[in-house]
Amino acid sequence: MTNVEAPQDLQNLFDETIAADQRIEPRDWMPDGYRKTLIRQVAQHAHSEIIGMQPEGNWLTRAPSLRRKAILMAKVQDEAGHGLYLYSAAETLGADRGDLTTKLIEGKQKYSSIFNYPTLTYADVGVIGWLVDGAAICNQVPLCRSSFGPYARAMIRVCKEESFHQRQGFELLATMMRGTEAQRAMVQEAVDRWWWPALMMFGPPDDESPNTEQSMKWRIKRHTNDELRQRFVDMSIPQAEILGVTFPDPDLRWNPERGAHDFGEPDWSEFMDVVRGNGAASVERITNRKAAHDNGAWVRDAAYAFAQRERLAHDRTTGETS
Ligand code: FAQ
Repeated sequence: MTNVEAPQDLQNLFDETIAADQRIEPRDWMPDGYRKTLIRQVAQHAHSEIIGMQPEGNWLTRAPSLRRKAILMAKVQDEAGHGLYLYSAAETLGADRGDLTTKLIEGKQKYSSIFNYPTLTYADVGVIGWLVDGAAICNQVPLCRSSFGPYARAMIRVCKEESFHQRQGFELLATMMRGTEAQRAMVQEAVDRWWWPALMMFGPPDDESPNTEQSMKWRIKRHTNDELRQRFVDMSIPQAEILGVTFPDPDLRWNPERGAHDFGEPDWSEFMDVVRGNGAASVERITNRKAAHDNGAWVRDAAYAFAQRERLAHDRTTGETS
């Protein structure tokens, strides 16, 4: 049996597991940097899912039909579920969910830039499903092969549900595009507003992404930000043609030499500004999240009191003290 007590042995075992494309599990030794990077990424991801309920939640009471309302409610609830899986995955790394929530509310941890834009019309619900969930799938399918077991496994179910989200968005837009001239214009206007923010979801360009190189070595990330952005552009263009909408980018064209579409540069100063908390809806998002957290205090207190009572009852029957 291998002696894995010495730190170098532990490091070697970790390196071998990564090189063999096997999973690191919570019980395994891992370098501090690996744990820290994962907590950062998984927490940001969890926060994004929870904050991401708000833009579409804004339209729940104004959905145009019972069918649309039922679909939208199911989708928004799915996002809550994704947040919970991800907070649980972060907890397997030693993070505390309450602490992560506090960091989000205090602006010490990030969430995806995309959720700082307002949803102005019902077409935004369709465009979020099509483009935002579409971008999320593009980014998250490779994360099903991420080296950390609980994160990778959570992503499998999340991606299945995101696929339904993407389809419902596309179907909503296809329906509107078969409607009136005003509906078609509403869809195009929403696409114009969301296209560039959707491209920014993949993160800064590779040469300005401080975390990519190490995260790729650790196989937390499987592709760079630019690789995934390119994949998203290429897959979105034929879908836009089917819908009959265009993207607001004059530089978008097929490049036969690269076998991929060329496209323009997103406004990275806008991205940085949004990430710093200056997006059009940033203050509203965090204010709402804080209010929901404060309003839920009695539920947490009740759950805690119940758990304590159960523990005492268990100790009395078994004669143990915990
Ligand atoms: N927004 O060095 P990198 C969804 C930060 S879920 C804000 O490239 P990394 C489902 C980054 O954290 C959407 N900040 O970082 C849904 C880092 O800051 P830090 C969320 C961003 O981690 C749909 C700094 O910039 N998905 O949509 C963003 O290697 C519809 C430097 O960047 C995930 O979280 C951004 N867009 O790569 C829900 C997927 N991009 O921490 C509701 C998992 C970068 O050093 C409705 N995450 N930053 O201070 C990832 O794949 C990666 O974390 C990236 C960023 C690719 C997002």
